[in-house]
Amino acid sequence: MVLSADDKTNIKNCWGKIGGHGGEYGEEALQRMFAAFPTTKTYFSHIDVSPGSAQVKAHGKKVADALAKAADHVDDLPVALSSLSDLHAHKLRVDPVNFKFLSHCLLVTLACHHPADFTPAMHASLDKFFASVSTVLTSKYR
Ligand code: HNI
Repeated sequence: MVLSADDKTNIKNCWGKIGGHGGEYGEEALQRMFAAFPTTKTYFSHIDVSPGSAQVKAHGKKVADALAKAADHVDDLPVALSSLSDLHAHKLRVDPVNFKFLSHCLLVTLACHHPADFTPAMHASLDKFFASVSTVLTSKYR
């Protein structure tokens, strides 16, 4: 996946708009994932994933912080996400298909909160960005 200069500008602009709402959006994306793709809940059997759960809220903040870091390091994702890649591949062994589900839910969440900014070009850039992050997080499976 090659991110163009325009993609990188769009990603930077998007994270500028997200501002301090990252945790809230991360939580919403996770809750959407659990509701729309219930099999994803199997990876979180050790936490409470019911709507409004404080544990999902806390996890949403972690995911959002990781994505903010990735948005800051679009040219160097494998290095920036190296330890997270180890975690998801070696320890958690999340089936790669689930990354498409979460990416979709992240896109929907951003579209809902920033409809005016969510142009077709922004949609495409964000989709490419989440696909790039997912590629890195699933790159150490074998
Ligand atoms: Ni993911 C832990 C980021 C996709 C299941 N995940 C994390 C952590 C971050 C993170 C950050 C916390 C690490 C730590 O505490 O050191 N995960 C991301 C990102 C994506 C992603 C940026 C993709 C955009 N994770 C997924 C997917 C699943 C998933 C698709 C499964 C459906 N992640 C987990 C699980 C944990 C986890 C399970 C451990 C949770 C815990 O606290 O025990």
